[in-house]
Amino acid sequence: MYRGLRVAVVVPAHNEARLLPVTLAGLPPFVDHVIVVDDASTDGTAQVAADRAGVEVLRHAQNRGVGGAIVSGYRRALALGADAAVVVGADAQMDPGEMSALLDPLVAGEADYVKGDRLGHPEVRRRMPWVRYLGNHALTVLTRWSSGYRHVRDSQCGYTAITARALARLPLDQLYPRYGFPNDLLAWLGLVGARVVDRPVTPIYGDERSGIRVWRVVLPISLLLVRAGLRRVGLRRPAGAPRPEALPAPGDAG
Ligand SMILES: Nc1nc2c(ncn2[C@@H]2O[C@H](COP(=O)(O)OP(=O)(O)O)[C@@H](O)[C@H]2O)c(=O)[nH]1
Ligand SMILES: [Mg+2]
Repeated sequence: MYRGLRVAVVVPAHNEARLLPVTLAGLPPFVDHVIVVDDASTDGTAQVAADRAGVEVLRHAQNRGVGGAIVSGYRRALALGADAAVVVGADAQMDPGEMSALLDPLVAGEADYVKGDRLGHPEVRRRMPWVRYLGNHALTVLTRWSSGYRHVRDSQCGYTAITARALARLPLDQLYPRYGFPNDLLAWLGLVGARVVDRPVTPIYGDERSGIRVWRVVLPISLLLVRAGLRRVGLRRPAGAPRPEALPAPGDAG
């Protein structure tokens, strides 16, 4: 429990047997549920997760992408009755000490989704590989337009917290399953009228190897965002898209 919120942590993991134990060991004691989603890893990821007490492991028989894994974890968090779900990558690149800062705006009822912002960190230029830094800025500009959230920065940050109430309003099975997931999620949050805020977090790059090849993901994510933007401005409306309406205030029933 964190200040009255039952917290589930969702850890998407693909071949992270080496760094997953580090990630899990660092999680703060207030976390109620830890859900590791092993996305058809070919190393010992599932075993490493299962060996840790209090960790629930979901396994995908086939790789569904990081977004697909997060959605599986979100569904489980909802089934467990969590009030909020925090996404933490399995590669120990997120400072667990900053999780409370992501949850505070949810506790205060000031936001439905809180995302980390590494780009405002004073050492970001030194810490973040420059290709990432540039790609992130470009995608942030596009994400602002496609989601309507003009204030968001670091659209690619995977360190996020969301209320169960907001999750329940999203078409989880329609979210983009791969590396454009955070961007697509923001676009859908915009459509359902969720309140989104950024909180500063520390960029951490160790000796881990990213699965992202920047030149291979920027184009697909850009296309995805153009589609989302057109959806937002009403030129294209997907079948079954929820109508934009405000989410109920946190104190409301339902
Ligand atoms: N479940 C799942 N997780 C993935 C997949 N690809 C990456 N991840 C996880 O998502 C997190 C971030 O992935 P990474 O490639 O390091 O991206 P980066 O940290 O943004 O460079 C790590 O915990 C990965 O294990 C995937 O296909 N499925
Ligand atoms: Mg990584």
